[in-house]
Formats: sequence, structure tokens, C-alpha cells
Amino acid sequence: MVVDVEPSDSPDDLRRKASTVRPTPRQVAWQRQELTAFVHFGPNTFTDLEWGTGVDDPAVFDPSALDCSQWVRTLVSAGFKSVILTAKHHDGFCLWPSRYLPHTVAASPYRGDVLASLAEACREHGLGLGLYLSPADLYQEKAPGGYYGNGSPVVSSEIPSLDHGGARFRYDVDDYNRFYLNQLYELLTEYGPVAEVWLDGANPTSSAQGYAYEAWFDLIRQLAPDATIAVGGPDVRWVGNEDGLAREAEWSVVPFAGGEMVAAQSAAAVAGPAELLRADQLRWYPAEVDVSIRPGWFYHVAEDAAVKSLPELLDIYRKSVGRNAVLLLNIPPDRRGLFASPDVERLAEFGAAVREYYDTEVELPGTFNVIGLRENIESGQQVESFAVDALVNDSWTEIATGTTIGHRRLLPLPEPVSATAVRARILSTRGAADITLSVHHDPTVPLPGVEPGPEPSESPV
Ligand code: FUL
Repeated sequence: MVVDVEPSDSPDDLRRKASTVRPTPRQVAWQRQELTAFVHFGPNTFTDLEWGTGVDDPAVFDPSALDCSQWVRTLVSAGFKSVILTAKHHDGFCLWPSRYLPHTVAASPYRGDVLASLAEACREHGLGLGLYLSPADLYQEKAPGGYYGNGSPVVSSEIPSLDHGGARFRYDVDDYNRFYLNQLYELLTEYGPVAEVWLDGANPTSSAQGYAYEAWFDLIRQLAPDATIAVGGPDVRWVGNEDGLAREAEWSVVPFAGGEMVAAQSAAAVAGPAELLRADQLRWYPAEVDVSIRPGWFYHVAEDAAVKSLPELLDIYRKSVGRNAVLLLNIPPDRRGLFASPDVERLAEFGAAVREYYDTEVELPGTFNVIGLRENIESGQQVESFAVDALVNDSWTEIATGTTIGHRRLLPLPEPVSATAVRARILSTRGAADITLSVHHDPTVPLPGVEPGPEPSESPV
């Protein structure tokens, strides 16, 4: 939902207007998932690269024991609600046998359809399916006759270009955008419901190629009305770093001017009072935190010993889910096409810890070291600052203060508190806030040495 603001609006008018902005039902459903998995898989898995070349031989893609149901079972038991697969990464190789190019699984020794196997496992185990379709495409840039940046004219085009036996659409687009729309059409009509379409902003190509975003968004809305369009799209924004770190004050109501976010996605503040003053429009635009369980996005055997520890993952959980964002955690399958055992073990520990420490509340009287707060985001995001008090030896003591809450806020305490009761005080709010308070105990808190330093650094997205 979008709310217009006027140059004459005072800071209080702006806060009042911000308090009226609401998420769409698809954004509410997206946020309540809290945990989404990312799966980077493709030629890079076999060439040990992070960014492929576009001219990788499809023969390299040769998983010996691919089993998407192993991924899905591992993810479901760790509490993930959906999974986003790199159907096409920047190298342009497709994990499904697209009709629109030869550079796909069909030309590999594997020959199967990875996306179809994943979609089937997701259906069987009740996991949502999301798709990463890289806008940048090195194969289309480098292959003879490739479309990326070929300077072709914009012409009225029917989508899909080949007859798939379903509905047809018409857009004014150039060759690459027609190709991209045809791929979206395949992905959104042949694999069942899609929960999220992830449009990466990174661009390793050298050619200038414009993206027909309005046509892409229109086609996605027509074919997958429940799918969120993330990062390069209107429903979900990139948090601005790939370290697993949302901001202390992570607003979902974001100021825009001239159709762009007022602040850069990676700025220290994107929606504070200073940004509100520069807005001509306010939109519900929540943050997604993408981070890998390993140093790289793709599997590298050399990183088997560098899988993030349980305390690190729980720290990321508190700083993403616990800071009003969705955590998009990447787990890359290995050359067999399976999640490797260090990752499987860590995910099992992570799922058990989230259930025990965060899905379960400490009953009072009791001892806790994490405060949990939630706003019902169907009523927007309202709280600007709050304090929490504990009743210790019959007297109320302030034990924590914070800024925003949003869907969920998890606030670790410097040391455990034993109390008979707790209460939250809203110190400042944009409008009527609908909040709940809980307390938790996480034995990995405090985690020395991993408190965030300065706010997020720039990343390739
Ligand atoms: C970045 C890409 O360049 C990386 O390879 C990875 O896919 C990450 C999630 O997004 O922009």
C-alpha cells in the first residue's frame, strides 16, 4: 500500500501518514514465514566459482546423487517455510530444460529437471517454492546470437513466444526482455504455485541492457498473484548487506521520492525522521536479510570447515527475524546434489534451538536473557521507542530499551534476569500499537565478539 505525502507536511503529519501504511496480504504472509532458505546450485558448484563465466561447458553439471527431497526434509525440520532456488544464476545456465536456449540441464549429463524435482518435494512436504532468475545473464551476453545487450529494437511481442497451450500476453520489449518474459512464463506456469520471485541487482556483465521491469512485474502478478517480488521488485527490499544483519531500527514503512527509495538500500538509516522529510510517497517495503551458512553462496569443499556455528546462526536470527526482517539463509548443495553433512547437522541444531529458545516462552517467575516483542503488522508499524521493566524483589527495574519493533523484535540482555513479572512501556509511537511481550532464555547469549560494529557495508547486489 502506498500513501502520498505533500511538501507542506510537518514531521508530525509525516509520522501520522506513516502510521496509516499497511502491508498487502501477500506481504503479511511473507513476513510471517520468518525463515526462508536460499539454494545456490549450478555449474559453479562443479567449477568452484562464485560467478560463472557464461561459457561454462554444460557437461560440468553432473551431480552424482541429486535428491531435492533431502534438501526439503532438512529445511522443513529446521523450521523453514519456503526455499528459493537459483533457477538461473548470472552464468545463464538453467536448472530447468527451458525451450528458449540450449544452455540448460537438458545439455548436461544430468539431463533431469532440478526445478521439477524441487517443486515436487516442496509440494510433498509443504514447503513454499521461490525462484531466483538472474536478470544479468553472461551466456546471453557471450554466446553467438545471444540477446543480452544486443541493441535490438523494442517491438510488440506475444508472451510466450512459442505456443505452450496457455494464456498469452503482449508487451513492447526488446530481444532480451522477451527472452526473460518467456522464461518467467515457463517458471510460473509449469511448476505449481510460486511464493517468491527474487530479482538480483548484481551485474557482472559488461553490456548495457535495460530491464523491462514493468512488463516483468505485470507478468508475475498475472501468473502468480500470491508471489512476492523481492529485492529488485516492489514487495520486499534487500536489507543492504549480506552479513545477516538488519538495523536496530528496521522500519517496514519506507519513504520514496520520484519512485526511488529516498536513501540507498545499504544506508545506515532508510526510513528515519530525516528520510521521511524527503519523501513524496510512503510504501510498505519490508527488509529481507540474505546470508550464506558458509562464506560463499555456492558449495566449495574447502569451506566444509567454515559452516557458521550455532551461536553465530542464532545471533543472525536475532539480528534478522528479531529485527523485523525475514532471514533468507543460503545452504548450497555439494557436487553430489545433497546438502553436505556439516550443513545438515548445523540446520538440525538451529531448528531445535529456535524451537526451544524462541518459539517457547519462559514462564514467570523465571530467568530469561532475551526480550521478545511483536507488533501485529496488519495494523501497520507504529512503535518508535520502548522500554521493558522487570519486577525483581517487588520493585520494577528497567532492563532494556529499544527503538522499533515491527513483526518481531528480539533483544538480548547483557545478563540473565530473574523476575516475577515483566512489562513493556511504549515511549513513543506513530499511532495505536498492538503489541505483545514475551521473555526467552538462550544459553548462547551473550555472544562475545559478534555484536555488530558499524552498520552494514556495501555488497555486490
Ligand atoms: C549477489 C550475487 O552476485 C551472488 O552471487 C548471490 O547470488 C547473492 C545472493 O546475490 O548479488
